[in-house]
Amino acid sequence: MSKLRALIFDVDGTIADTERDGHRVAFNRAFAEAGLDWQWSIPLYGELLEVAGGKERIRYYLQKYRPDFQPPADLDSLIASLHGTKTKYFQQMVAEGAVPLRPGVKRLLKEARSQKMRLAIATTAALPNVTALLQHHLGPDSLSWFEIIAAGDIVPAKKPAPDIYHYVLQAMSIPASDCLAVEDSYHGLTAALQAGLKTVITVNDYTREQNFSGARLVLNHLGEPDQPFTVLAGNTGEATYLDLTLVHHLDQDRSSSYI
Ligand code: XBP
Ligand code: MG
Repeated sequence: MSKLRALIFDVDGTIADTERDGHRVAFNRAFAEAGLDWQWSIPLYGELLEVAGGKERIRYYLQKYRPDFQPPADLDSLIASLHGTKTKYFQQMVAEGAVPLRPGVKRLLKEARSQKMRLAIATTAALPNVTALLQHHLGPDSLSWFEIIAAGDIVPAKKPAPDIYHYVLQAMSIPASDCLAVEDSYHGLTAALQAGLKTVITVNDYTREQNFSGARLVLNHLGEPDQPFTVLAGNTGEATYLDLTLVHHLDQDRSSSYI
């Protein structure tokens, strides 16, 4: 009998494909508004995803790609201000419907709720971005679907550090062995595995080629009854989309589903 009792979701790249056409565009708008000539192209942004967290990403960009930039005395304030503007633009894009949910996300969340599976979020992104995304797609009361939404600076060390997952597990008073994490990236997987979590990966264009060894499953997306997933690694039996039956199966099938 599977003892899985909770699903813990990442947000960026997992619940929604936020990075390329969401966060990246919002960063560029914030830079332009501040009169800066910084432009994050699609390939450059893929390199910048090496560092999680919006504020950390801006700092990394300056260090690695703009060594010529003369930082002001208070660089922290500049970064915080740019990030605040970027958050405003990202929320605007969500409100305009520019950041859709990924296939299967709403279905799986609803099924989990109907079966009293506990839900949580563990993300590096800023909380306002997460709440905007959830409320836009799942309704105003959807924040209450999650026992805890752990986001942004709530822990000092962001993914790939496992801290955000440790925080969630502690807040829920649940052992890692009773939970499944859903992630999209190597950094996310590393964080989840270090916290002892079984993990399903749904890849996106930025993460498709990453190393996902240690994941229970690697899929192109969670799938829908009329939109089957492609299995990139792992064992899904006859299933064509990830539902709670498959989730419990993954928990029980300890030997064969590791990759
Ligand atoms: C998400 C991130 C975030 C977003 C932007 O990582 O790395 O930095 O790109 O977030 P994960 P901000 O999916 O592993 O949680 O809201 O900080 O700008
Ligand atoms: Mg992610």
